[in-house]
Amino acid sequence: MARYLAATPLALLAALVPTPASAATVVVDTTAELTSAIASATAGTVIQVRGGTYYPTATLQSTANGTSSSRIQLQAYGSETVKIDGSNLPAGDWIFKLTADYWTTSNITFQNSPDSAVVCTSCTGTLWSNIKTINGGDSGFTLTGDGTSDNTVRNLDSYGNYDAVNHGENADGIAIKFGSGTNNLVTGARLYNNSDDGLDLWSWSSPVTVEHTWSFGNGQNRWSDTAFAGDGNGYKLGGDGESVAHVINNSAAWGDAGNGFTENSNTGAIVINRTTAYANGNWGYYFATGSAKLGKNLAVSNSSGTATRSSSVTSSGNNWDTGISTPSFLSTDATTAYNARGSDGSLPATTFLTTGSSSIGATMN
Ligand SMILES: [Ca+2]
Ligand SMILES: [Ca+2]
Repeated sequence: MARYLAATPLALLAALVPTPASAATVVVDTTAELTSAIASATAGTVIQVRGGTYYPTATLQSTANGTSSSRIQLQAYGSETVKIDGSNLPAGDWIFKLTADYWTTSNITFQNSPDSAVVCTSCTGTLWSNIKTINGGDSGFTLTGDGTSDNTVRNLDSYGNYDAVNHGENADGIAIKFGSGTNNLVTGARLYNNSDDGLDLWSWSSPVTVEHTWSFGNGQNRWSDTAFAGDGNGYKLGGDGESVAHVINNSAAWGDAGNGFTENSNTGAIVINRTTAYANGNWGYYFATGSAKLGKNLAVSNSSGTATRSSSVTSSGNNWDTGISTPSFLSTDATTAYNARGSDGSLPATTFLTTGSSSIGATMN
């Protein structure tokens, strides 16, 4: 042995140097390959999914972590269209479940789930870019659990979700519920035509930031459910006794069955700036008990009125405040809000609910 070592010092050295994490790129084009690739991914794995519709028969899932410098990536191959369809899953199952850190998931549609489409539990540092969660049997996209930090949901489309078993009571576009963790961001989302709320932060004890997001048409009974129980808030910003200063910037709510924006019993100093609430079925802004800070918001044609505010609410520059005028909308035709996104995933260009004002309301982009 000693003679061997003396004869091959370079080989010994090589044996002592840790092998770098493999950065394998895996291209998959069958459901079996997709299932296996997700289950066996490790830091640095890039899974590229060829165009087509995949029908898993069990939840796609992983507990393997990437790292901040060696993420695990799940993405469509090139510009191909990838749909993962839950129609063949058992009742109650999700399509995609991560309990993991530093994954990037991009350019994939998750549709027809029997239950929630995508659930990320106690995830850190995940990025969700240009994904769709549609027509499922519970909330489209969910972040949940303690230790949920530094996650970004960018350009999510989440619509048509409906939990028939509960008559629509639970299916939100995006649910960030039952947990905690800082620095979570939702940006560029369209959350619409879901049976319950567009965005729901029930029982979440850390601040969440939402920006450039549209929440519309939620809580309308589109399923001929005679016991329909959806709430239909555009932005439901609390619940279960939490007091949290969430931040909502430059976003809009319209055509929701309930309130456009509501504290939902959250007594924290929620900050809402440059948003628009239009034609919602209840109040534009409902902040009856907490200490929200409402600035430069625009409420028009909401059934119950512009804004309910407790005496602790700070209100400035909103169109219900003294001396602030209500600018005219350039358009109240929402058709273009449903258009395809830009090639970079950005919201479609629209004049809907724009006013040209630089001092009040959402800019709708
Ligand atoms: Ca509900
Ligand atoms: Ca809800």
